[in-house]
Amino acid sequence: MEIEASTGITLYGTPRSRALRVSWLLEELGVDWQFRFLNFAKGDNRSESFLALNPSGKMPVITDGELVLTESAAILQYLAEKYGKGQFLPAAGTAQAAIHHQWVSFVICELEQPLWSMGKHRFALPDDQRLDAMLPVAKFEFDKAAAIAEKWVPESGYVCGDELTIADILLTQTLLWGTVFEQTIPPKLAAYRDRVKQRPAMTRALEKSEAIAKAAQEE
Ligand SMILES: N[C@@H](CCC(=O)N[C@@H](CS)C(=O)NCC(=O)O)C(=O)O
Repeated sequence: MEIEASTGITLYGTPRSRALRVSWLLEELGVDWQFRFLNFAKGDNRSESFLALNPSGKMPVITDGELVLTESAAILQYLAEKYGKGQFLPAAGTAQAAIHHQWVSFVICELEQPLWSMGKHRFALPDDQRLDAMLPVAKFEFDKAAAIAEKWVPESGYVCGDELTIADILLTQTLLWGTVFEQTIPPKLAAYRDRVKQRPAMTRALEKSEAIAKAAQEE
């Protein structure tokens, strides 16, 4: 895979992955962005040029001019701060911002981790590192975290009030991931997921990235 220098924002990843968090926010922000599909089957994520961007070989990665950034939560924070015009993040130092920090940490550290354990032990780790015994443990941990989120999530609106924040994008994408992994999502949380995933920006993000991925695979 060749990586050319670019001036605007470029997102590297696959459409239905943690990269969706980023493409979704980019569409919410209404900024220009390009999608570079990483074809894992062809080893794009292990290519010298991609490893120069992210030595772990993981996605998502963005470039914004000279800046190269990894870690989906950090990318969302950066994009919202730089391009959000005061939206998508509660004002720093407020109680809402504190709750927002709590949600971001909770999703990344508690809710997502069991799903990632399932993914690693089903397909991502080398064969000889996978343990079937990890799967029920991960399910136990996911159910515990989902039960906490069920208590916290609001009946209407978003996790920090009436406006979408990056915590909502993280939480909703993680719940969609849990759904694809056939996990039980408690009712209030499932209603929240179904409400938030209807944002037109999320549909646009998927359509754009999937069209680019399809074209790249047909080359
Ligand atoms: N903490 C990182 C995790 C990134 C990550 O593990 N991404 C997955 C895809 S969603 C990946 O690239 N996996 C390939 C690998 O583990 O080699 C983030 O939030 O960006």
